[in-house]
Amino acid sequence: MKDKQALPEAQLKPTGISRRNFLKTLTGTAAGIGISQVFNPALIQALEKGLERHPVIWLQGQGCTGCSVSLLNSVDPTIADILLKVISLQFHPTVGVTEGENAMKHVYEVAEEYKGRFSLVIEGAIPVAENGKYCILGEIDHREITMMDLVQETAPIAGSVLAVGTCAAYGGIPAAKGNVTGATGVMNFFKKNNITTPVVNIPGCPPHPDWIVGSIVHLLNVGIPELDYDGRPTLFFGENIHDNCPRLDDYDEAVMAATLSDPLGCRMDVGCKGPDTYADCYKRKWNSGLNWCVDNSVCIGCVEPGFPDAMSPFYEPAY
Ligand code: FSX
Ligand code: SF4
Ligand code: SF4
Repeated sequence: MKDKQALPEAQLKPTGISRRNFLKTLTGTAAGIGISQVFNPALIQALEKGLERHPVIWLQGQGCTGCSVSLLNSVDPTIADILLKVISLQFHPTVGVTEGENAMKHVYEVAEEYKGRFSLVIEGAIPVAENGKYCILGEIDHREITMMDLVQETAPIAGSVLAVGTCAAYGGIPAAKGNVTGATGVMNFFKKNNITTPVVNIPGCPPHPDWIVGSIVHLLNVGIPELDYDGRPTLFFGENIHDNCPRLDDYDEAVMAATLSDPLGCRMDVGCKGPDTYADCYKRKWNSGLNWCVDNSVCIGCVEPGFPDAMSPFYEPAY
């Protein structure tokens, strides 16, 4: 955060989200709870302080909207609670009701009104080839506004930036081999444009809803979470998947699955990239704690900076 968020009186309302629900949000379902996270003193302190609504502008560049869809799957708190009680979502291309020029103008008005105090969420990569013309978000007075323009104009005056999804964090699929749009991730774009606003990367293609909600809540109440070398919160991306995989014993004993439909065995021979991947999917699980990639397929390393090229082919071993 550039400075303390001094929000208008109307926004300083408690969210109504219970302490228990908030902890569940950060730790996932009971089956996937990581004790160290539950007792993280900073999080508990944040809860005691109560939550404040906070203006958020959500931009979408080159992506598939899967990141937003993943957030819509947030079970506890529900997406309605997040939007109505945790944040004040001022602009979102998919769920916003305002359209066209009015919506574009609103982005600039909010950025100006909450200068240094709003959060900018960036979903999708930023295309920079052809002066950004591969991604035009809207227009004002017949001036086309590209994703590149809007990030350049709003990011420097934001309090913080969240790069949601691997495309926003590192370029992801749009920046893969054959990319003609000059797609790039937020950190890289900021470096080239001398933008110094703090960035939290929340990779994943798509990211787990808990990672998005947990990072937002942490950012707003405790500040920037501890980040790893690739700018990801260690709270969610601090552990290696392979080192913690329930199939690690199989790997150690060379019990290997030969096909994806094989219910037993380590999946390295059918392409699992767990050894190169840092995320808590093995304990948080997906689909409300129902399953995760390694149960039915392999980890394709979707949270890593080189994804997808560095993890391809997905179903062939990396060795
Ligand atoms: Fe990328 Fe978001 Fe992958 Fe999709 O928009 S992280 S392509 S799941 O959803 O940006
Ligand atoms: Fe490691 Fe993947 Fe095998 Fe699990 S299935 S032990 S993550 S290689
Ligand atoms: Fe991504 Fe691997 Fe987690 Fe699946 S298990 S969501 S591929 S990091």
